[in-house]
Amino acid sequence: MRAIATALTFLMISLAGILHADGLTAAQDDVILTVSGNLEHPGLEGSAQFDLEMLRQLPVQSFSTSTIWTEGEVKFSGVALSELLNLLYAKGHTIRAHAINDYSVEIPMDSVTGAYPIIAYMMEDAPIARRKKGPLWIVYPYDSNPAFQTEVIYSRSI
Ligand SMILES: Nc1nc2c(c(=O)[nH]1)N[C@H]1C(S)=C(S)[C@@H](COP(=O)(O)O)O[C@H]1N2
Ligand SMILES: [Mo]
Repeated sequence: MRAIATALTFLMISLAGILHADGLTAAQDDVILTVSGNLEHPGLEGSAQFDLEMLRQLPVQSFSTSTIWTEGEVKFSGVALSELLNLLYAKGHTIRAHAINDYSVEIPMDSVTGAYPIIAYMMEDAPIARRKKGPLWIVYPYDSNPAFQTEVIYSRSI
């Protein structure tokens, strides 16, 4: 059973196209995301770097929501944080996310689900400018649940 699960996992990873048994594709463009820590994927040495194109090759999650930072309803697209962490075999209890402006925040692993948050790299189907909280923005489907309209969730929207 364990062997089957492992085989399926590798099948899913090779479908993602950028991560193979012997490691992650090298970034060809500006690195916009570095993940480090307890990454147990055998091809990684505890660190993984992504450019935008690499993130685009991962399964895309989209939702539309209003936010406290934007006007009207906005469509976000990106990769589910859980998907990214699964891909890297990230283990642990806490994610610490760091932004370009030195802000950082902790996100408990057990609060991360298949649907949210996402690491959005598109807003309204266009790349997110740095002046508009880009190039990456961890966002939640705020409108879908009052539980996402809290200071804790806003603070994790890094
Ligand atoms: N990159 C980045 N994301 C961030 C912050 C920040 O300073 N930098 N502040 C966080 C906090 S503490 C909150 S409550 C929300 C709302 O911040 P704002 O209303 O000041 O924009 O954004 C969060 N995301
Ligand atoms: Mo805050």
